[in-house]
Amino acid sequence: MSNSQTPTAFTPSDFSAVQMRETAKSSDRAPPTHFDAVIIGAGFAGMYMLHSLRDKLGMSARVLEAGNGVGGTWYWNRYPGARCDTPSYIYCYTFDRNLLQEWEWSERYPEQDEILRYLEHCADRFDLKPDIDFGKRVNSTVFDETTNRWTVRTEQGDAYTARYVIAATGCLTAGNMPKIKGIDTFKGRSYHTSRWPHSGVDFTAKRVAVIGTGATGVQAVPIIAQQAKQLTVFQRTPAYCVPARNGKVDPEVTKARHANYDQVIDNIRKSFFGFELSFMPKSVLEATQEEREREFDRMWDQGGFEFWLGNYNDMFFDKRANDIVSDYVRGKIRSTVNDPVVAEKLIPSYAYGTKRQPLDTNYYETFNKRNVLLVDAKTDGPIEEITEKGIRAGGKEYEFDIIVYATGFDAMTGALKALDIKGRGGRSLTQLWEDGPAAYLGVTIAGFPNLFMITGPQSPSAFSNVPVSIEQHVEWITECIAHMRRNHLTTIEPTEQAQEDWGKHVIDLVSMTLVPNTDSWYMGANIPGKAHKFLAYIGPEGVGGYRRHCDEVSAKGYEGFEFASQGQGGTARTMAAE
Ligand code: N01
Repeated sequence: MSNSQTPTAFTPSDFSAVQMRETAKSSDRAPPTHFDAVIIGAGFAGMYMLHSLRDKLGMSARVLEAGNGVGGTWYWNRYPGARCDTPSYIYCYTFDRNLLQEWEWSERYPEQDEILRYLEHCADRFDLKPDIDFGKRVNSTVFDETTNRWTVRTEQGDAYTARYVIAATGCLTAGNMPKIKGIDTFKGRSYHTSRWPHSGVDFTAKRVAVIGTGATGVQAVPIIAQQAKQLTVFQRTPAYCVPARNGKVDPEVTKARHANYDQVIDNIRKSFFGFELSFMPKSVLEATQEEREREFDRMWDQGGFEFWLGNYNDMFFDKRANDIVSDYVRGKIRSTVNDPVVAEKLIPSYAYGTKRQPLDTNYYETFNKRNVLLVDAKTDGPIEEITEKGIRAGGKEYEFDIIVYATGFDAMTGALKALDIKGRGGRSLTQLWEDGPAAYLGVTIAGFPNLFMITGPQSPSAFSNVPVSIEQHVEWITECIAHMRRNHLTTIEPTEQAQEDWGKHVIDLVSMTLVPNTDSWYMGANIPGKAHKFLAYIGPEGVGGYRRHCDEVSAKGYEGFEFASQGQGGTARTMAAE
C-alpha cells in the first residue's frame, strides 16, 4: 500500500489501515498537552463546538481530526454523485445570521465539494484552524478519577489532557467493510465509498461492480453507469427511492429566504425532523383514493423528503396505512423500469420509510441502460465470495476491473467505540454498549464524567436534519459547561436511573412505529453481531419536543445529573441544582 496522505484503492482487509492513512504525519510521543476541552472531529459538530467553547466561553480547546482538512463526512465521502439529501438552505449553520446572509448555495441539493467549500469557508471565517490538530486519529480516551481529567491519545503518539471531552465524531463515520469470503484475493481495484480517493476514480472502459443499494449506492450508481463499460449492481435489499428533483436555486427564492431566515430557523428548530415539513394532520385511511393520489402525486412531483416526512400522519405507525404509501412507490418503480423482471427485483417488501429514504436522480432509469445489470440476492442468489477476477453470486462468477463497496457504516456507535473510551474505574464504553448504547438524552453517559457526545445515540441525530441537531447539542453542552464554571463544579454525569429511564423512553416511543420491524442501520441490523436496538430517538414532537425537553432538564437544575466539586476538603458530590 502507498503511504500517500489521501486514500487510494486498498485491499479490503486493510480497510482500517486505509482509514488511518490520512494520518500519516507521525510524530514521536509528545508530552501531554492540557486544554480545558478536547473535541474529537472537525466536521459540522466539532467546528461549532470549538467556536462556542473558545469564542463564547473563552476556554482553551483543541480539536483532534483524523483527516488533513475540516469537513468530517464531507471531507471523506467523495464518491461519484455524493451530495446532500437535505435542501441546502437548511443544511448549514444557522447560529450566525451574517454567515447565513453571505453564503449562497448553487443547488437545491449541493454536491460534496460545494459543502466542503462551505465548511472550509466557515473554518476560515471563525479562524478555527489554529486550534485544530489535523492528521490525529484518537485511539484512547481515559478518565483519571484522581485528577478528574481525561487523557486523550492518538495513533500518532500524541497525548492531550482535558477537563472535558466532546466527541464530535459523527453518526456515519466508521465505514462497514463486509467480511465476504475471499475479499482480499481480488486482483482489480477496490474502493469503499466512505474513503474515496481525493484524485477520483476513472471508470472509463471498465467493468465495475457496486455492492450496496442504500442512499450512497443510489447516488453513485447512475453516475458510474455513465462512464463504465459495464456496471453490475449487487443488491441485497432494494430501496424505496423518491426523486430528488435537484436543480439550481432560483436567486429570487434565495432572496426571499434570506429575508425570512429567522422564521425558517424557528420552523426547523420546532419541527419534527429539522425540516420545514410536518406530517399531514390526517390518516391516509380516511382519505379517498382520489385525494390520496392527488397528495402522493404532489409530493412526488415536489421531490425530496416531503413524501417521507410530510406524508399522512399514520404512515409510520399503521401497517395498513403504510401499505398504501408503499404500493404507490412500487407502482412508480414498475412504471419507470422497462423490464418487468428487473422492476420486480427492485421492489422492496418491507414498510416504506422504515429504512433511510434515498433520494434519486435517474436511479431506476439507470436499470434501463444496456450496460447495467442488476444481481439481486433474493432472486439471483447472494454474494458467495470475492474471487481473483470478481464476484461469485448465486453460483455464477462475474468478472470486474473495479469493485465499489457502498456498504455503509457501523452507524452511531462505531466511531465512538473506536475512541476506546474508559470512564470511572476503567469501565470500557465498548463493553458497556455490547447490548446496544445507553446514553442520557443521547449526550452523556453514566460513569463517564464530563464526556459529551454531539448527536450521540438515543438522540434525534441521524433521524433528523443533522446540522439542526448538532447546533442544539452544541448550544446545550456549551450552556451546561458555562453553568459548571459559574458554579465551580468539577464534573457532571447522569445518574444510572436517569439513563435507564431515558433508554426505556426511547424504546417505548420507537416501538409505537413500524421502524423496529425492518432490519436497517437505524436498528444496528447492518453489522453482523451488533445488538439490535434503535440507535436514534423519535419523540412525540420530534426534534422540537426533544429540544424543549433538554431545555427543561437544564432549567430544572440539570435534572437527572450529578455534579461534583473539588474543594480543599476533597470532592463533594451533589445532585443537580444551580
Ligand atoms: O449505507 P446503507 P449507505 N453484502 O447501510 C448493503 C447517509 N447518507 O452508505 O440493506 C451485500 O444504507 C446493504 O444491504 P442491506 C444516510 O443517512 C447520506 O448507502 O443491509 N450487500 C445496503 O444496500 C444513509 O442512510 C447522504 O441488506 C451489503 C448497502 O450495502 C447512510 O448514510 C448520502 C453487505 C448499505 O446501505 C448510509 O448510507 C448518502 C453485504 N455483506 C448516505 N453489507 C446525504 O445525502 C451491506 N450491504 C447526506
